[in-house]
Amino acid sequence: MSHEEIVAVALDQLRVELPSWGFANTGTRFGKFLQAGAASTLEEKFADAAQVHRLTGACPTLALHVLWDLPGGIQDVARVRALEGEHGIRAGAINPNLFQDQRYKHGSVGNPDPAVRAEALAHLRESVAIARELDVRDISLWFADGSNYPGTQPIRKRKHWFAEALGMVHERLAPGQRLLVEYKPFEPAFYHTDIADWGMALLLAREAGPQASVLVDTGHHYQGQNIEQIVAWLLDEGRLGGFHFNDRRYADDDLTLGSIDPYQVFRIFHEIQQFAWEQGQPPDLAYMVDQSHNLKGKIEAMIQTVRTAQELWAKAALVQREALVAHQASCDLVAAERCLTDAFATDTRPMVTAWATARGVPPDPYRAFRESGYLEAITRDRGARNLSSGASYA
Ligand code: PSV
Ligand code: MN
Repeated sequence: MSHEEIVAVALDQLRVELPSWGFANTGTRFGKFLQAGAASTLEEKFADAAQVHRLTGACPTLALHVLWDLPGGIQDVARVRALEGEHGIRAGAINPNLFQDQRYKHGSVGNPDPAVRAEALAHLRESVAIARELDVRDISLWFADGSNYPGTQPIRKRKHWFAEALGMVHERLAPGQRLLVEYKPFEPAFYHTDIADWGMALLLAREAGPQASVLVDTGHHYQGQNIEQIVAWLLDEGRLGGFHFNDRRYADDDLTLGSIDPYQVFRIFHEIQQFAWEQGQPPDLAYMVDQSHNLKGKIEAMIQTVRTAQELWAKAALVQREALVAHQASCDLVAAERCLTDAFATDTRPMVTAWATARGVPPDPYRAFRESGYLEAITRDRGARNLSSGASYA
């Protein structure tokens, strides 16, 4: 097969899920720089995500955060269904929210108070029910649970409370549904976080049951951590569920994917594609974005993220796999490494453009977006509404 054909096959397999919260006004701990065209309602989030799908051809689903998007819980399912029909994209992973309510100050399912743990469990179970009603496969769990000072929380007891809760949530899964367990080393907790790394997430997923696996948020690692090794190990264990894509320089910075270290993303994609090649089929992974931009235009940043993912995914598809295996076996280090660097150095942008054109997607999504007038329209429509609610824009 030609490079173009290899890339086309690979791109047909890459679906990237957008986060509803990525279209809303969010900020840093120190403040928010508001965008007049930011989405406030679920309708607006669906509309914006549909634009990104139209321009990239790769984003047919929108991850939802229960508290932010379905404040009425299961009552809001009909509204989501209607929006799916209207905008031609489906609801994606359902994200329970166990970190914003005042009662979660000392944790949710890891809280020493059994009444708070019970409330957290009820929310998790409702999230599974919402996912089931929406025919959504994945329930994506991230917990802010942890503590700020040594000795202030019983680390082992909290581990047991986590295991118990996840097991009880797992019991509610329909066949085919999955629990994704996300980890993060710190923030908002600064001394201990209950699920701080992939090993802890893996142990909890295993204990919860066969339909639980680990979610790797690329921003949730310490400096210099070898994320592709984590990915390779989780693939080998059959417990990699998916990703939250973003990039980082210092901590959980939520920068656009590949903006700081595109080779890191390429190496992750390579491990996945090498695994797929050895197995004869791609692993079933959820590729999701977890970014909410404060400075870049929100829709444009999503287009950039998806396009970057496509370009890097295409590069990873060009690794000479048989040659690589042979070079690894004979410990021909430079030749083996060059299988990666040659693929990484290949300019895949024209191939992605050719794929897009063949699939009826605009060849230049950035230009198509700017020429569409969509941003001006939402800035006009939503800006008036947002301004009347007291917001001001730079
Ligand atoms: C936490 O930092 C996190 O990565 C989780 O995935 C949350 O659901 C998301 O960010 C909220 O923005
Ligand atoms: Mn995340």
